[in-house]
Amino acid sequence: MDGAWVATAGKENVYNPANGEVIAEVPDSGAAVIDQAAACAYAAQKEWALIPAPQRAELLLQVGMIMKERKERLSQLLTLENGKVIEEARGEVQEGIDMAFYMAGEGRRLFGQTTPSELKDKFAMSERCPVGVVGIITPWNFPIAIATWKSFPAIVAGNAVIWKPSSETPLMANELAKIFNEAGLPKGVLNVVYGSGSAVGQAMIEHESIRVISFTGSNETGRKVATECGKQLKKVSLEMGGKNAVIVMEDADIDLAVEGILWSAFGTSGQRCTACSRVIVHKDVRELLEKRLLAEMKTLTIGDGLDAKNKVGPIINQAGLDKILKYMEIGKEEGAKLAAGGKQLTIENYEKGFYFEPTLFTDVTIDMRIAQEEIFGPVVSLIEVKDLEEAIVVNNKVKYGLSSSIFTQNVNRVFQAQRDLDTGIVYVNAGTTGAEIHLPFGGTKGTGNGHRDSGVQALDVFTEWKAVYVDYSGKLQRAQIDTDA
Ligand code: UN1
Repeated sequence: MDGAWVATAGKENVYNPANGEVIAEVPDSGAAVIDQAAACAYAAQKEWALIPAPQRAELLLQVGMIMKERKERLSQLLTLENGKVIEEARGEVQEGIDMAFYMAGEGRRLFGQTTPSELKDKFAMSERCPVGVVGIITPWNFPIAIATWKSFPAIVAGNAVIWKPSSETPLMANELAKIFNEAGLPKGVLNVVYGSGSAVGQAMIEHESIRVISFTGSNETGRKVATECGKQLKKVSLEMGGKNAVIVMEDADIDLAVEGILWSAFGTSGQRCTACSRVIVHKDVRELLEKRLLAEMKTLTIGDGLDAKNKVGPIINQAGLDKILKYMEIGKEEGAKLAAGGKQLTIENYEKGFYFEPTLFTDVTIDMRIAQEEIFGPVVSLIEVKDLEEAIVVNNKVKYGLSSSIFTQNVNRVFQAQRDLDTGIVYVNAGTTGAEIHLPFGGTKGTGNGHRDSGVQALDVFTEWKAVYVDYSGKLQRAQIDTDA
């Protein structure tokens, strides 16, 4: 904090999910530290906002260059603490690097607007201003990418940041904080605080100097964050997951669809907000798709993400595993058929790791809990439909609205799906994952509250619009005085 490490209230172990070994300790900053962090951030922000945006952007460029130099080290650490397979870890670090270079470009744009005035000899414009001190709360499943989606636009726009990363993945947070320091970020512009319970986050929400909270995490926690922010009339941006579906029409390239489902359902062990957890398939190709999918699922190698031959890594921790196991029981009780997987896996020499078999439920109906609730694991439900209209109804009949995908060769269906799928992200002939950083990320309904991460739209979270009127008529022109009467 304020460019230095500070004493903390307590410590907890950090585990490698691949083998359950302790790899580090994570501090608990304690709620009291937020006063101190907010004071440092408040003072630093006043200075930071006076530095021209293109210069602030140069610092981000520097951050991106250091990340690029350190890409392999960061990726290895990411796999160590999060478990995702190394090629995905590299992809995530790259996402952060891309965000640095993209947001650095925003330093030379941060466009405002000019608007004609109602009155003669008067000029009207709107400009983006930093909000001040902002709070960001990030999850363990994309510990570096999501942190960059939030902190980079905040910083380039002239804010100071108080960042609470997940206590499951503190190593990535430490690395990013160090990189900012090395790049020359003035002290106090970025302050990292830790806490595994809700106390630190609650103190952030309650602190009056922290003007925005940007949160990514579970729906349950997000709702609490929203309620607490509501009490403070605090601006809050939420991203809270999905129940994403791949739709496979009867004219689809089935091999391509299977590839798309495999990657977006079982990649990252299904622990993405964007993960495919439902396959909505046209009745004419249901059997074929199921057969090919089951065959391909058998080829997935599961194990330690640091071993490049593995395609599916571990689940983050015991609680994550328990939640998935609970849904196995729920699915079976609801009458779904367990076509593959369904069990925890023990891997030799990794007995304390948290592994779960890629799982497919078939004969799933729209109202089952396994088809409605986010499981956050390598579990897919197959739902059969008769046509595109029904597929769209099924896709939309969940409380989330993050990502959806359709496999079809028919251009009319493509545009109909694009229009009617009620999600913030729509893919055609690709799975539900893989959003690019220069497009808006977020969704409808229970996924969020209308804000977006990444893309230029992220700036809307971290800036206020200021309307400015310049009257050069030399006389007092009174607007909104009706002279007709
Ligand atoms: C997340 O799971 O919260 O679109 C983020 C994707 C990634 C980001 C996922 N680029 O799958």
